[in-house]
Amino acid sequence: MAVGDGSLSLLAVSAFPDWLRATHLLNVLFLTLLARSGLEILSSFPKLYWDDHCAHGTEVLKLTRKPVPTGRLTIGLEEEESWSPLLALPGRRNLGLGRHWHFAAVIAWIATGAVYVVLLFAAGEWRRLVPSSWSIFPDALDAALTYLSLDVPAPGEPYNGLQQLVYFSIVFGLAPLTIASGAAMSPGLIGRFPGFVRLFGGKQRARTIHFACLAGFVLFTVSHTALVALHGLRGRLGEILLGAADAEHAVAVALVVLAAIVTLNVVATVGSLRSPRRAQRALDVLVAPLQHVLSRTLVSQQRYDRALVTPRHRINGFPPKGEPYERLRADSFASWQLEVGGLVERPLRLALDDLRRLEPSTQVVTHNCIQGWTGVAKWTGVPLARVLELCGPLPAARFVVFHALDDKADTPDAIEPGAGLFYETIELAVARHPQALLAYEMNGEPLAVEHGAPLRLRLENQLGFKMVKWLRAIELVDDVAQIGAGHGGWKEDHVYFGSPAAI
Ligand SMILES: Nc1nc2c(c(=O)[nH]1)N[C@H]1C(S)=C(S)[C@@H](COP(=O)(O)O)O[C@H]1N2
Ligand SMILES: [Mo]
Repeated sequence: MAVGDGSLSLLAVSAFPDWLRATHLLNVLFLTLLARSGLEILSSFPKLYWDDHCAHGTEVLKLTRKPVPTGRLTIGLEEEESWSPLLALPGRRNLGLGRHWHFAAVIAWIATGAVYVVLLFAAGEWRRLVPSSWSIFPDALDAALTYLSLDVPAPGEPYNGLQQLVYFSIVFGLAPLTIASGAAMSPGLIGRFPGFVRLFGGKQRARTIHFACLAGFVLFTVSHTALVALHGLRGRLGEILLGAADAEHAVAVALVVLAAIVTLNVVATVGSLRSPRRAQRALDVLVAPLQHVLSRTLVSQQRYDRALVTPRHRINGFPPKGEPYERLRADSFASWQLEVGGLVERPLRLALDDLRRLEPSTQVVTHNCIQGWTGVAKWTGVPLARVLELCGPLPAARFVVFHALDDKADTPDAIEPGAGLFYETIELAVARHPQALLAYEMNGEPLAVEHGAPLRLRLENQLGFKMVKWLRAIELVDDVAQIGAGHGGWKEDHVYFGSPAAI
């Protein structure tokens, strides 16, 4: 017999303990921040693929109608969409801040989840959640059929079979899968543990699965809320919010909680749009230390099969415009020199031939643009460590600055606002990683202009934007505060990307 009046408590056994009610609430808040900041990240490359070549036309899902321009050089940034702040956090093409929100929220969400799971087992509450008999399946089917006949199944201990099975799959299935597929997109982990990412079949598959996880959470939230309402909205809200099924003001309290979650989202959104640097600083309290540790410790060990290289590797950033670069190009960069200076014992000027005379190194690796696209290529050049050996960094040197020939003033503001010569910085320890390379060849050919001729940086545990193309000089410094606007790179100065960038 179905119990349809909803007056019978789901939790006749015992009410939800305080810690469970608190973690449930925080979980809802962090999930809203995660979903919205995740959409912000997605908007910077609103296409999902099944393999890491990301070839145009092979999308699994395309959330943009923007055509890909033909007949001229196009760059990845032109594929970005601007989504509304009503949907995305913070919206309006703010990948840098969207990522900060996503990583800060995921740290808080995982911490909440860890507390919840530990207490679940410590308090013996796991018995409510973890199925202990095969009868869970027929029970779940039974409950499902009862719901389908628009009736309410009898309460279980405390959940019915379907509820228990679904809740269990969310906590011990969907949540870990979401975390793992998210982690599998990190260039640091892709570099250090290529086998882990292969479990998913590559980064793009992990990215597509990560998005499917979002869809799973949305579907769950909608059906969970609907079923809770079916079981008696007031009673259930009372239990989860106030710890008593007969709470008088349950609905009013629920509305206040909802308003608080919405308000926090509004504050996060408006604050990020109005004072992006301040928002970034605040979020960096959680995010920056993690990035620093991962960037230093996740040393790339990628050795891909060279048959896997991407036929049409995407490009980002327009090549330098104007007379000086054209002149270098005209004589195949014979007059180009790389300046190496700053806090070094021996300042250097290296021509392309000087670099080619040093012992070359080759690596077949995945390129991870911060937008989300990937490409596999074979890069050949001189290990950065070798050049550091030649110049001899002084003890005070802590960072390496890479100066480029391209001025962002030459890029239309609609594609990338801001001006100034491009540069990025990395920690000296990262420059010594074996796959940190000054590349002059790509896929066995001299580096093409679009990909950074005559020389570009490769860092296989970092995002693409750190890998400066069209190099002109390398400078060793003790602090990045004096370089550019002082945030560690052109992207950090202008679009609030985090520095370093291992996730
Ligand atoms: N000098 C310079 N280097 C740059 C950029 C740039 O705009 N200017 N863009 C970066 C970004 S965002 C990426 S993803 C990679 C792209 O490298 P690729 O064009 O060889 O694929 O270059 C990086 N290096
Ligand atoms: Mo990028």
